[in-house]
Amino acid sequence: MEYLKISEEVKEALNTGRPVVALESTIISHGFNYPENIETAQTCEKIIREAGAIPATIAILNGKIRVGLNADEIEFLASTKGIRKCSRRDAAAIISQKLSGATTVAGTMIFAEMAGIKVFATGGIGGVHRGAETTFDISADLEELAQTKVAVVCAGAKSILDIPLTLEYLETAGVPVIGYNTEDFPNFYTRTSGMKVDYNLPTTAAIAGLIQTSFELGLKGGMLVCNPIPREAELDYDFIQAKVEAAVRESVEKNIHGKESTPFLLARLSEITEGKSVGANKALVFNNARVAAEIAADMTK
Ligand code: PSU
Ligand code: MN
Repeated sequence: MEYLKISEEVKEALNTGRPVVALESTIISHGFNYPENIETAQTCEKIIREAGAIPATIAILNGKIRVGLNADEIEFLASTKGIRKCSRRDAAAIISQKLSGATTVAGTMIFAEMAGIKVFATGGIGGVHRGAETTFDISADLEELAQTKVAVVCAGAKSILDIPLTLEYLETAGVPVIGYNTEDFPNFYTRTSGMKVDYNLPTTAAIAGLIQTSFELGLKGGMLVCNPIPREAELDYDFIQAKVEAAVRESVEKNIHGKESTPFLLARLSEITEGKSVGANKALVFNNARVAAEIAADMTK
């Protein structure tokens, strides 16, 4: 396809059946500040390589869907102001106007599937926002999980979202919610949200088996693999909950909505926790990169 450009390294890995892990770019352009964003992106790639897989960071650069970026391209996404956030509805607009876009979980899933990549590591997914019963703010990530065949390894979802409603939505959409060695649906900064996963699988091999089976059955839609933040990086539940509530309140007062909502909340949380949220965020992303690489490797055995 003329729109899709897969790097030589990723193409070679896919052609020879080696494990590949997709990475998103919204986390680079809108999730962390410079230069933490570039350090985080590079460390994720390094962790994936050390676990024996090939990283494929995904973005749109000058109208081309790019799967597998070099260091300069990641630097560009990390340091350029005004990179568009690319979810499903943005893809054709950004590509046809030859612009650049940082892909969200939804955008990354679409292009990973196009490239033939089955496993994707991120921090947290978008979901049903608090107050969605009046704002209708529900991330397109959930609809993407309903229709696109990629396994997404995440640390659950932040409580900037309504976790019970997000889980109800995933149930309706037919998305399996799998715990990696946990019964609890993780809450991003903390290991538990008080909600449960559907299936607790104790090993990456068991998760790889579930993903393979879903592919072989030809079932539509993705899977959510929930990997809790490492214990040593976990934040205090009451501390972070109070901060999240303050950030959400502020976003309502300032009438922040649409695609600005998630980046606003992430940036505010970083400020009002004096960077504690950022440290935890990095730790959980690295942990997800490693587990995703192990799952991808197990899928090739
Ligand atoms: N949640 C996080 N960090 C993030 C995001 C979500 O904890 O960086 C990003 C992801 O790229 C996700 C997107 O796909 O925000 C969801 O945005 P929205 O709610 O506008 O769909
Ligand atoms: Mn939204």
